[in-house]
Amino acid sequence: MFEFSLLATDSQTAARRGRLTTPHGTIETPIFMPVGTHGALKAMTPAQVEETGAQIILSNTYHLHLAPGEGLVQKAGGLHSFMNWPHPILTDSGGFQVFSLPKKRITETGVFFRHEMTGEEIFLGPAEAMAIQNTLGADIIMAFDECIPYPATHDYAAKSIRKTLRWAEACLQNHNRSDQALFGIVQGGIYEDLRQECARQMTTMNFPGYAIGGVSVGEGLDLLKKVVDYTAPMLPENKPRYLMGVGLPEDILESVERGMDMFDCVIPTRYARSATLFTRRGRIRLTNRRYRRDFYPVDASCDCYCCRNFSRAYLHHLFKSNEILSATLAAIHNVHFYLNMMKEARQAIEAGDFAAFKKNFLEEYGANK
Ligand code: PRF
Ligand code: ZN
Repeated sequence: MFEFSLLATDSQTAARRGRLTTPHGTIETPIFMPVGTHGALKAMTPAQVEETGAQIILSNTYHLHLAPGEGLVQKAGGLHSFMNWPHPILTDSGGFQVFSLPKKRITETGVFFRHEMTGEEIFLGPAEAMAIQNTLGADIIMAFDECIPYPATHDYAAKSIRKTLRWAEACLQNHNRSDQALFGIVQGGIYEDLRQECARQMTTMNFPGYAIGGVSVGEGLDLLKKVVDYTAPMLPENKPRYLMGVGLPEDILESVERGMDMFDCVIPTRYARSATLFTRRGRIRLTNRRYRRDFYPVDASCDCYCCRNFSRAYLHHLFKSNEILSATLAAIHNVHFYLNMMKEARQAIEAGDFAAFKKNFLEEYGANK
């Protein structure tokens, strides 16, 4: 039911072009997965998400467990049917979300925290994360891990990867659906020896795919590149590699160059709601007065529904008037921008000139300025 095939590798970099088959469809990699935390991409209908070219979306165990609860989702026929998204879905395990909470108690077996609304004490560990994700029914599910903060000491990071490895083992034992692929997550902070130890142990467990977690937690692009540099080569060639929670366009392109295949981030949809739009020439803030009489599209080179039909002046007006359509149109454009960048990256890898593509893209985008 799951198959990953490497279709091409770039001639000068570690970039890879692959294809991942899941029960709800095929994913061309490298790919970006837009985030629908609560089972919806904020401000977008599934038809609009489809039109951006999205092949797979991400949703969250933690949020769906709190509301509406996985039991209700199951009654609706599973997450695909509940949210009317017939294409692939990946659910994150809740590890990251729970560890980001201000008040929590971490034990050997998992994490205790309080329900945001009811105050009720909730426990999430590897067995619980697997039970919830098995019930939600996504195509790809994630192991329960500890995402440590940055900075963290070597001693803390070392103890943490051992726990993440024990939890990974427990996740494998509790995972009981053959139509869901369970991915392992490599942690280890910014420490090369720990990343390698974690990758070595994690890969002996023979997961169908591997993620690098614990990045994009404030370490910056230079450290992100280093972590990917010494972790990606430790992961099996013939399995998908997912970089969790990354990132800005420049972070993604640098990581594709280093051999990563899958990415997710709230940035395109979140920035859309604060009027920040991505263009080939960098980001623009549509609430700025300079766009009041600007009748050009957001990005003249973009063929998304927003750019084909509306001007910057109209979007400026919608944002200024707090019209909810502003969020929809901006999200359509930003998600399309990310997915189009991934499509061009795939074409460049196939042509064997990813390095030139990245250089041109970043030069025009201005990320190096
Ligand atoms: N673990 C999990 N989900 C994540 C991360 C992680 O480390 C990150 C890293 N920033 C994003 N999402 N389970
Ligand atoms: Zn557009």
